[in-house]
Amino acid sequence: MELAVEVAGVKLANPVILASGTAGYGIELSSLVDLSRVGALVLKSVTLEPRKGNPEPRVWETAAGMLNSIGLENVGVQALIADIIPALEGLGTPVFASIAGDTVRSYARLAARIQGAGGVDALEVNVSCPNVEKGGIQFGVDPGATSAIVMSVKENCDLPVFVKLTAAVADISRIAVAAQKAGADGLTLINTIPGLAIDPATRTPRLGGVIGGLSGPAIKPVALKAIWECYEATGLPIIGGGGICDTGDVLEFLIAGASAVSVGTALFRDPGRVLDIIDELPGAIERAGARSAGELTGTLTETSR
Ligand code: RRO
Repeated sequence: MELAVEVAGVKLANPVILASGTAGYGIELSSLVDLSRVGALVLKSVTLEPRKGNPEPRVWETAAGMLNSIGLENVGVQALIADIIPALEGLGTPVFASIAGDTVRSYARLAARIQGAGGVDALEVNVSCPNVEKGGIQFGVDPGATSAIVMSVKENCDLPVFVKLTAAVADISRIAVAAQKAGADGLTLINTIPGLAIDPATRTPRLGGVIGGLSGPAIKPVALKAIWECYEATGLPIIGGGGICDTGDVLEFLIAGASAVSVGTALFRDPGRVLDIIDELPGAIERAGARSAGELTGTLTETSR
């Protein structure tokens, strides 16, 4: 059984990746998960300067998912380059750095800094964070802004560029096509979906940042639809995620059009789950009648529509 896949030139030993934000900078999880066994590690998004993030509480469990309002807390690109990336060298697992800016220029500068430092296999360009006042999802709902950011990143780095999009738009394929025309090498789908939880006793929001991003099984159908639409519209390699908990979910994401998948919220319940999924994947692919993970990508059969 062939589990290895290649996404935009990045070779992965298996298609199961740790989603940005849910594995910190990798080091935090390393005592719980053998990081050398996952397909790749996507680091928490970084900005040009360190950020403290949003007021607490920052997470709230919902029916079949959770809301987060971290607010892009991160160590900043300098610490990423000086401390984090060197510590991950030798792991043998591909590392994706994720960048988030509040201007087109800040994305370009982040890309150039990371490219210059080395030690990273690909860039994820986050244009879909729901928890910041400036930038984030405001860029990702706008094809023009997405295009300008991708172009500036591509001009400043040679790494494969994956653009992380939001599904909180009427037609995600429009944004995906804009990213593709601007030079994106791949897509990461989907970021969390903006939501609100309320304490009826106090009539106050459950999160300090008021609004949060919904993740987990609650958003899986939304993610599958987004992946399918973007795969059909662009044919770009897609890292798909949103509520993946087991191998059945992985198969659905591959069939919808993903070349690799990311596990995120499931890690909070059981960090070891991701390795179980990797172990169980060969049997699941075989039972689906395929000989490799790649063979399943984009094989959705429409019986009637
Ligand atoms: O830090 C966050 O609050 C955050 C980010 Br940058 C993101 O892209 N998605 C999310 O759900 N939370």
